[in-house]
Amino acid sequence: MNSTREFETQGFATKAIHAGQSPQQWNHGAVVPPLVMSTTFEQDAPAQHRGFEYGRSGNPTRNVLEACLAALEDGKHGITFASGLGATTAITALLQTGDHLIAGDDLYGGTNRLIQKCLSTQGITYSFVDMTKIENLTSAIKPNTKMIWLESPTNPLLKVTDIKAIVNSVKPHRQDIIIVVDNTFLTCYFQKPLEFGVDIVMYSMTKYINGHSDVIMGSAITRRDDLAERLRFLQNAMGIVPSPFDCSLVNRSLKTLELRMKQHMKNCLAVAKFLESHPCVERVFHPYLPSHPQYELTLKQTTGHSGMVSFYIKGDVKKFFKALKVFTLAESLGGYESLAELPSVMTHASVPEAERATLGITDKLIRLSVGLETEKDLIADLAQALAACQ
Ligand code: P1T
Repeated sequence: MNSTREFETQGFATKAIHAGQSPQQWNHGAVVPPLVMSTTFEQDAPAQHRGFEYGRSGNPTRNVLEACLAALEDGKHGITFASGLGATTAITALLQTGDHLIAGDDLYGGTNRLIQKCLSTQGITYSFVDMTKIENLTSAIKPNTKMIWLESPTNPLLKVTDIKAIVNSVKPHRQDIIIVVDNTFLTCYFQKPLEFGVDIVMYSMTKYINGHSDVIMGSAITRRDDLAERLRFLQNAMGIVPSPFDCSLVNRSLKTLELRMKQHMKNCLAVAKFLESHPCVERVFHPYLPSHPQYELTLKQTTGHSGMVSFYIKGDVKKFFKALKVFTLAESLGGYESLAELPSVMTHASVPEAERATLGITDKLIRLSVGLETEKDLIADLAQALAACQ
């Protein structure tokens, strides 16, 4: 019952509720997987254990979550890490000194910082390119390019990249290049990058996957045995593991992922349409608005969009944030509660100023994570905050 293959034909919600969760794997038949906090496990003889030896190298609660994640992604292996950046650290540790990485120009600020401030010190070179144009990517490929890293939609400008076109233009000539998609903004409910042929899907599960803003965690999901073996090694060797308690919380959150994503989509689209019609709003970025530059591609590549929307405000930013009552001014995204933030000085403050200016991450760009509150309350809150920002 634990094999992800058995779940291949099942629907998303069925997998979220049952994959990896079989009561038959426990002697007591617990229907809800037990939270195993033990850091160590009894051995029958030296080096003879019953599947678990030490909590960093393996934990029953973590295994349950990882099996469910792999099934939901239609992947084969799910590997969890202590944070999204922990997952990024492990995945980029597949690279070696002398290798070259190509990443999207619009990325979470922490990912940008990891590439510019940490990978560079290990002798890994990088290029940031606007991946909405495939030719930008193909012309950046060098003989030593070993990884392509992209977000689609991007954080915070919600640019959409044609993932399948990237795979088709790179893989036939360069099988050695590992393609990674950070799927944090959409989750496997709305987008399945592995089906387009990418090698690894990465998540900050701190966001929608957990969805309750009470866990920091990351993951990598792949169909490739070789990459999984190496990532599993790195998870243990680098020690970037999540706690069993957090694994239990995220496993529980997966059960409502479909319901939450549907409601995020509904609320966010209503908010995006409202913003687009408002005189104090300069421009709205939401992939399901026909005004989005990659609207057609979005319809082809995804089955929906989450609660993420960004916009340029015309009025006073500080007055806008001060007036908000339902939205909370805070970093992060993907939780049940609505959040608003200013990327230029918050989530993307670590992106060098010149890069921010080129991208358009200005001090007028506001990012919203639209939560699960009642739609009319969210719109009323934005309406009064926009009125107050004049
Ligand atoms: O925070 P952590 O779990 O380590 O995940 C990092 C990360 C990776 N990828 C994307 C697309 C992300 O958005 C993040 C974290 N982002 C925020 C905290 C934020 O407010 O954008």
